[in-house]
Amino acid sequence: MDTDLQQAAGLLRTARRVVVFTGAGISAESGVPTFRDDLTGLWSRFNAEHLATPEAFHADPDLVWGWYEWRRSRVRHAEPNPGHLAVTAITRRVPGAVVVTQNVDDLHERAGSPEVTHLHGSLFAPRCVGDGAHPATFPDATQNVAHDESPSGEPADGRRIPPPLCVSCGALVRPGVVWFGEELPGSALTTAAESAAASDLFLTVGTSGMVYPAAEIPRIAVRAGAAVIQVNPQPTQLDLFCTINLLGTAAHVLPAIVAAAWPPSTRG
Ligand code: BJW
Repeated sequence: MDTDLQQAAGLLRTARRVVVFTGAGISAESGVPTFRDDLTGLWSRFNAEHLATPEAFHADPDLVWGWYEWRRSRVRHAEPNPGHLAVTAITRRVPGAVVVTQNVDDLHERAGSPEVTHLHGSLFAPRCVGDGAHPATFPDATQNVAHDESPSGEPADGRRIPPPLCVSCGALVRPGVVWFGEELPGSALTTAAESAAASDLFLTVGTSGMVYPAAEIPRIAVRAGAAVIQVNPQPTQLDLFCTINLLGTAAHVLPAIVAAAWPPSTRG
């Protein structure tokens, strides 16, 4: 691991076009659950089909909105961890470094990373389901009140909360995230694909690499000849493509790479 870490740091120090690609694992140490981890992942406790599809929202909008309110409340109470801060340090050290995330939280932004590309939308950008798909705002009651949770942080009772109505057209407001079967925002996908194709170093952190088309992004970097560094405590679908596979958590490994790439004595 030490040799690999030093090698990763060397690649980072000399790279000119860096992409940092993140998934739920980078926020795990902030207390935001991943999706597919055994026991702790959201999909081990909740049924994705009933919560994260347009059909689910159509069938039971109050259930879906309530679940996302619980998720939003958890993220609002979370803080960026040393992994997010290390990503920001990379964006400050490498001009033009690009951060692409599949995450719907705002922890990269709160850690100070500029211009984060969100492939799967945001918990904080609701929009209406009407034809115009107007951006919407949260009503005060749901914005400011973290609704009841059990001591373990579970939603109180699978609580249903009616979604607000769009002030422009009266349609239901929905979470501004990308559900299964939905198209990703075109501009985000283009930015991610073009950045990967132009990269000489691609850092993939905390993603299982199972969900498409996002999972295609690291593969684009590989085809473009970029070195790929993975940071993840578990094996993933991307292991085969990695130049260096650093087995460990984001909050431990990313600061260690940054410290090795730019030792304090060399920092400006
Ligand atoms: C750590 C760590 C630590 C832990 N440090 N690491 C076959 C059947 C059905 C569908 C499909 C199919 N094949 C392909 C599809 C399509 C589908 C898909 O890919 N499904 C697969 C699951 C099979 N894709 C879609 O539907 C996409 N849309 C689409 O294809 O549209 C086509 C279209 C074209 C034109 C018109 C219309 C349509 C949309 C996908 C949207 C994904 N949405 C979600 C939910 C977002 C909203 C929400 O948050 O609720 O996005 S699903 C979920 O997965 C979320 C994530 O962004 C995404 C990726 O997950 P991620 O980040 O990789 O998390 P995990 O949990 O999988 O992995 C965590 C990793 O962290 C693990 O490796 C851990 O080891 C690691 N880790 N602790 C570092 N401390």
